[in-house]
Amino acid sequence: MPPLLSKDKGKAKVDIPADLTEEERAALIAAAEARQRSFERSFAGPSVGKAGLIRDQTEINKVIAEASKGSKYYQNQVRKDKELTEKIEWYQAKRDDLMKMANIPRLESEADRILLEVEATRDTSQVIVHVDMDAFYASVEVQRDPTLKGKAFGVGQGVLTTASYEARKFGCRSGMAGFIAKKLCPHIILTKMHFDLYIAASKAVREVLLQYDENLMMASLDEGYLNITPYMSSHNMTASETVAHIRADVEAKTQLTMSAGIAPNRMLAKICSDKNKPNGQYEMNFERSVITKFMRDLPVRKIPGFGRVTERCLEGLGVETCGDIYTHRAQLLVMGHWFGFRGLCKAYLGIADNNVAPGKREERKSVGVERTFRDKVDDEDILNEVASIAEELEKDLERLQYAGKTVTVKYKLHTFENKTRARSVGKYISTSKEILPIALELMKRELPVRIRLLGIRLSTLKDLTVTDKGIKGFLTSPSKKRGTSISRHSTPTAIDDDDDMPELIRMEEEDEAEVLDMTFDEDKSESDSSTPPPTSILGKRKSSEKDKPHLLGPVCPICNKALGPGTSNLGLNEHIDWCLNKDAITEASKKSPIKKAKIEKGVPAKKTKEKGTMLEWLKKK
Ligand code: TTP
Ligand code: MG
Repeated sequence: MPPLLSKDKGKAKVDIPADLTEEERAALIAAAEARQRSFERSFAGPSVGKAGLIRDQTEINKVIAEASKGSKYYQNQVRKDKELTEKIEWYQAKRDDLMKMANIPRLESEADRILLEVEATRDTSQVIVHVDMDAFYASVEVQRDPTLKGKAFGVGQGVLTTASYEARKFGCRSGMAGFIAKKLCPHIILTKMHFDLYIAASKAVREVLLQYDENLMMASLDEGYLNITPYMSSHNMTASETVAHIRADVEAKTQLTMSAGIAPNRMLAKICSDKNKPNGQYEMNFERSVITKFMRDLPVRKIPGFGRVTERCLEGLGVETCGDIYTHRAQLLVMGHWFGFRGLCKAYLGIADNNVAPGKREERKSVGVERTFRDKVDDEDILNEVASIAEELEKDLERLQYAGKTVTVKYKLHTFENKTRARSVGKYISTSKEILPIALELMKRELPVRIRLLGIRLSTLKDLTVTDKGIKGFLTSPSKKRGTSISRHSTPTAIDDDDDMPELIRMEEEDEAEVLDMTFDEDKSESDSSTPPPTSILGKRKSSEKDKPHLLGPVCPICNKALGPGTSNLGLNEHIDWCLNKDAITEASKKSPIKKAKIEKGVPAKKTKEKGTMLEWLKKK
């Protein structure tokens, strides 16, 4: 159970034994209050750091937690908070255990050696820009309905996809339930969504940006990365002149404003684009000493990909700012298996990828179909749904030209708890005939269940548009190499298929996947059934809109967005093309430095080495 709030003061209730000293009492109360704040913070969702939020966040969190009380979402948050708190305690115990035996100076010098290695990868030769449209959906809505200008309004009715800057002053933001936004800002106006307009606006922006970098890397509908180094030298312009010019050009052609960050890599550029939002730009000084100073005081939560789970886990180890990573480097190295030490080093040093290129098909990790519904309990009903999803997945795989080896069934209980069950097979598969028996087997073991979401995902992908090298490729097309046999060694597991990822990142991704569900509680929200649930920029999605294609127009099979009743086949295909690129880019750009480091380095070897060295010291000690 979370700590209780005492009604009068809003402070944590705590039983204090009579025989404590004043100091001990104060410490006990402070600890209970910190725990209460952390619990309330867990309600705040992923966009707490959004530009324009003026109201005190602790107050906002309190209103949200209070307003959510009694909902299933609240219960789920209580459970998740408890689990996360236990996990943090486990990390702390593990750390204490390992540190007891450790030779700290040796750990520190090994950490310093790794830091030097990471430092050697610093590249400040390229000027990278991250651009992000201001209150994107909201700005497009103002163009549609100019009477909204200057008003506090949110886009989306059940759940807000975004809020105007006027509404943000009251704490309203993306991912928040409409009824909670009304509690925070009683006069807020909630508008319907118009995806077709957002897609058209995004396309118009993209066309302008392409003039400045033909390798433009769009990361979502409203943000992208450019490498402006060649443009600057061919036009003899400084970075800030170029970016001011780009922003003015975008505004002139679309009447929409954007903010931008200029830095030597994508991570820093993204952090910087938020600094002078809305309609501003910020240029990072490229000097190493300035960057490291900037990082030192930066809260870890500001690092793209470091969400609320990472924030709390790191906080549990005493790390709140990137500078704390260095101070705590010995214990973080010891905990590298769970936290990913090199990634933390990159965050501390402000080093990240500076490649800007459109997404590639091979970066795609999975193809999946998910459906949400009101509670389903009947076994047969559920298994029929599995069959229907498998058929839809086959169509998507055929169209996208992928096959895969890992089938994952995901479901969400009526209590909002997510479960995944996966099985890998020895061959690449792609038809419903191959996928369905595996999915059914995985799901049957779980019955009886009461669920509100069901999905099947195929991962460990093979791109079927790439011909196999060598003679094999000439003889058989992978899609024809069919086989239903299940590898003998495969066992169902409650896993994410990306098993070599540090645990923390996996937990973060699970949390992100749940983000949009936080407000999806029909009992409490006044949701508009004609409004599809939002698609997060993180690429997570809900698919309930698929159930009503006639109302919402064609639905994109990649992102599951309904594109609006008037969308033509051409419009749908254009969106799909965009989406195919976007998914891969979003995947790449949302990865935290931790994960990126792993991918770049082909992790296991490095990690084993770090682990081995650490164990050696422990033994020596
Ligand atoms: P953001 O760039 O995060 O937000 P924003 O453009 O509305 O505001 P700003 O950048 O000025 O802070 O997201 C871009 C759009 O993506 C947003 O207008 C609505 C949509 N969106 C969702 O649908 N779900 C989400 O969870 C988020 C964060 C955004
Ligand atoms: Mg934006």
